Amino acid sequence: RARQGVTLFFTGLSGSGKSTIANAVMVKLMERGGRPVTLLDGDVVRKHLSSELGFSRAHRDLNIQRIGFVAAEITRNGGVAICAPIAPYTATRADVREMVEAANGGFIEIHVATPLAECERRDRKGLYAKARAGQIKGFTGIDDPYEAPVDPELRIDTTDSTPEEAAQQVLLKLEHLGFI
Ligand code: GGZ
Repeated sequence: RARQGVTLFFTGLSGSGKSTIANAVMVKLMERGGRPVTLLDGDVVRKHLSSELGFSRAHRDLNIQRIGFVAAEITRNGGVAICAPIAPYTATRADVREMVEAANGGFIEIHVATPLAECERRDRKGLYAKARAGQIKGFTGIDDPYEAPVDPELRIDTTDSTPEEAAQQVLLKLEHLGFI
């Protein structure tokens, strides 16, 4: 598998730590050299690839399908694609897994399982407060669903671990699976 491409697909609530861990993983992989690494972060994708989309189920699904398509192409060419959207729906995540595996690459689903209470306590962007106040409607975890992965390759709770430790766990998993 050392030459096969791979997609690291982070999923979890807003503020769970997906972007932070994804960034740390990207830096570590780039330091090691080898495959080209592409980060498809939620914010960046929303800005450049899905700027017309909102947060209905249909729009979230379309957003995730687009991320999946790009990740599959990167993976097909032997690269590492790191994706970090909320991706709240099990069926849509399964579609992405299929697309990536059809591209003859590895798919590693990482559930960043920081509990809602902790994400809300941190509330780094003040979005949970707004959602509770009804200023944002359909916010994941508050009044919109998050279907937790049942059988992810890796599950990380950031309540008592640093982003550095979490990133290390991801690299270990990649090593164990033979991708690095
Ligand atoms: C969830 C929302 C919403 C609603 C705006 N629900 O912490 P953030 O700000 O940076 O991460 C959230 C981001 C989610 O976009 P994704 O593309 O990852 O979502 S999905 O996978 O479901 O397509 C949050 C912000 O957008 N945000 N409104 N209603 N998050």
